[in-house]
Amino acid sequence: MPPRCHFNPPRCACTETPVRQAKSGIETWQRGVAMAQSHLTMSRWAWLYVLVVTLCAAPWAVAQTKNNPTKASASAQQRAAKAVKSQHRAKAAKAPTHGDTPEVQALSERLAQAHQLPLPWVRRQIAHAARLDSLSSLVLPPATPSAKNWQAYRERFVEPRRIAAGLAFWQQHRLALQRAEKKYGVPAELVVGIIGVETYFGRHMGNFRLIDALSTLALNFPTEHPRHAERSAFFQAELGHFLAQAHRAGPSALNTKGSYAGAMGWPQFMPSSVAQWAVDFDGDGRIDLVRSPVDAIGSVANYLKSFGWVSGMPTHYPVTPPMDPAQRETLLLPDILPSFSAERMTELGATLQGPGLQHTGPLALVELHNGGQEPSYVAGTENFYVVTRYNWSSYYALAVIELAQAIRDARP
Ligand SMILES: [Ca+2]
Repeated sequence: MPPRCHFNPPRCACTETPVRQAKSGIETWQRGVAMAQSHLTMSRWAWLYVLVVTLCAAPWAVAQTKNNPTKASASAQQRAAKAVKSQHRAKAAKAPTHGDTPEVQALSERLAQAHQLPLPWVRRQIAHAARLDSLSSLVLPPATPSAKNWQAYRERFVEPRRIAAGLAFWQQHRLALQRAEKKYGVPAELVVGIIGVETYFGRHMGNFRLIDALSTLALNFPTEHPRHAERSAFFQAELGHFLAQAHRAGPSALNTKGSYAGAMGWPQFMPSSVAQWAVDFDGDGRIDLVRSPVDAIGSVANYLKSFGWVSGMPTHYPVTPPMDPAQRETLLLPDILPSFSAERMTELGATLQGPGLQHTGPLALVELHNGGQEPSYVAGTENFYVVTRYNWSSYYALAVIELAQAIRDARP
């Protein structure tokens, strides 16, 4: 998948919900006591009434949350989702459109020509799309980047609720997953792992109208970004693919929602990825990554196969890095690109064991930082590298692989 910001974890607020709920119970009690105190001038009976009711109600409110976290969490999530939707509706209603400017005209001409689309239609769609000025802050690199932390990153994905959701997804779509594994040679668990990390099995597919997000990033990508020209060109090309797909699919496709960066559906494909690698895997005659998890399963497997997935090859092996800083530097130089045979890696001071020593293809010493703690290392194979083509990050790839493994291990 083309490079893009990875933003799924912050969208998932479910781990915070029970804490907020419990806190609200305590606050209810505190508010009640404060209310009782402020009414000292009331009659003695009225004061006692307020105090008794408050003391009875507070533990009940907390117990409700502790004993029924799922229900409380779902309810809170629904409220949060409604708030986000309402916020987006309000923003969309107020957001200015791009208008029929010379820039819009020039871009429309290029995209219409590239995709053989009617120019007036393209021009109208872009001119009427909302300009989402809030996206600038989302695509700019943070002013003070936080230290990478593999263990913290991993905990966001490899956790009991996501594993349970993965089991349910696997059970529901086991036939499609089997069929994809047979056709593309990509293990079912890896497809499950990717869809689990990308969208929590369809729960978080994004709430931005893609036409608004893509046209904004195509026309108004922040000039202060260090790779402004490259990123603008990238989003202009993605907008072209999206318009071509929407023109073929019909007017309702223009309302398709996705991430602020233009990724859509269960597998969060960018429009150019949809054009190249998405498949109609449920056989209904059209590709629909938003409504068809089966199309998503086939498309993810096809994507990984297209990037060179080798059936039966492990993704990585345990490795101990060299003690010598110069040797370690040599091994880390090609980053995640597999460049060393097991023999060469051993010559350079790394320690592999068992199957890792027997591996016949090239390996990469993959370093994952853990904040202030010692980094973690794995010896990544060419299949590990293939997973990083979905999202260009070794942290992402290992989270997908470990979530996949955890779900497979939890299967009955
Ligand atoms: Ca389909």
